[in-house]
Amino acid sequence: MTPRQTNIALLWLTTLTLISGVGAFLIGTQAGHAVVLTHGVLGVGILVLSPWKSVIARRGLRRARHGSLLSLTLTFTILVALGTGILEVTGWADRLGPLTLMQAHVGSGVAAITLTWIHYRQRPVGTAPRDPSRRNLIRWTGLLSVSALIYVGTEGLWRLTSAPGGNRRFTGSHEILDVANVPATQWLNDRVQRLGTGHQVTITGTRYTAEEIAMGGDVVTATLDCTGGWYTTQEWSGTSLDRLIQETGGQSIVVRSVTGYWRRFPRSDAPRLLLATHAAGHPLRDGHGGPMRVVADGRRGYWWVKWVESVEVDDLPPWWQPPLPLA
Ligand SMILES: Nc1nc2c(c(=O)[nH]1)N[C@H]1C(S)=C(S)[C@@H](COP(=O)(O)O)O[C@H]1N2
Ligand SMILES: [Mo]
Repeated sequence: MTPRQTNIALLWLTTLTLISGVGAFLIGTQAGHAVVLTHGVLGVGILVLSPWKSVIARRGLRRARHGSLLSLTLTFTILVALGTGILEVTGWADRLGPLTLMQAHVGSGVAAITLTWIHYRQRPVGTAPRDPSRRNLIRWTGLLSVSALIYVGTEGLWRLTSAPGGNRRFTGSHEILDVANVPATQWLNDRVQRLGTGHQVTITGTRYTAEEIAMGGDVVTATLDCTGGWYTTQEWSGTSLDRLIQETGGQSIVVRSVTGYWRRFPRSDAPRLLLATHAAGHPLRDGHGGPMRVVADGRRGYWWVKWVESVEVDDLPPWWQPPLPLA
C-alpha cells in the first residue's frame, strides 16, 4: 500500500462503514445479513490499514502542520469506534461509563467520519487517474479478502471459545432469554409512562380498553431486536391490528404513543402487526409499554411503539417518515 492508496482506501472504508452502519440499524430480516457482515469487514479493513496509516501519520506529525490537533482527535475517535465495535461483538462488556457501548460506538463513529472528511478537505489526496487500475484492483481485493478472513476467523474463535459473541443474531445482537431481564429501552429521550390498565387506545375512531385488546387472544412468537445490541424472542399476546382496523383503504398505518413517538407502517403490514398487552404470559410492565405496545416481528425495536395511544390509517406513502425516529 502506498501512502496515497492507504489514504484513499481509508476515506472509502470510513464512509462505507457509516453507510453500512446506518443500514444495519434499518434491517430486521435475514435478507439484510450481508449489510451487517459488510460493516464488520470494513471495520476490520480500517484496522488492517492502521500500520500503514500510522507511518503516514507519524511523518505528518513530525512536520507539525496545522490540523494536527484535528488529526489526533480523529485518531482518538477512530480508536474508540473500533474498540467499542470489537467489544460489542465479543459481548464482554455493554457499557462505557455513562453510555451504552452502542451509543459510544455510534457517537464516536459519526464523529470519526465527520473529522475524516474535514481532514480530507485540509489534506486532499486527490483522485489518481494514472494509478494503474489493475494494481489497485489487486490491492483492494487483497485488503478486503484479508479483512473478511480475519472477520470470519474471529467469529469462529468466539464460537470455539464459547464467548458470548459466538451466538449473535444476524443483526449482531446478543440474546436475552428471560423477559424479566429485558431492559426498558427508549430510542432517544422518551420517559417511561405509567398509564395503568384504565388506559384506552383509539383505533380508526373506535376506543378500546386494554382489557378488550387483551381478550383478542392473538398470540405471536416474535423477536424484539434493539439496535442497542440485544434481542429477545417471546410469546406476545393481544389483538392483531388487522382485526382492529376498520378502514379497508389507505396506504399507511400510523401508530402513535402517548409520548408523541410514532411510526408509519405499510397498510399491508396489518396482519403481521400485533397490539400486545402481554409478553410471556405477563401483562406488559410500565417500562415495556404497558398496557399496550406494538409487536412488529421482522422489524427492529424502534418500530415496536410503546404506550400506544392511537392507530390511524392514511393515504401517505409508508416511507413518508424519517428512516429512524427523531425522538
Ligand atoms: N413510545 C416509545 N416506544 C418505543 C421507544 C421509545 O423511545 N418510545 N423505543 C423503542 C425501542 S428503540 C425499542 S428497542 C423498544 C424497546 O422495548 P422495551 O423497552 O420493552 O425493551 O421499544 C421501542 N418503542
Ligand atoms: Mo432500540
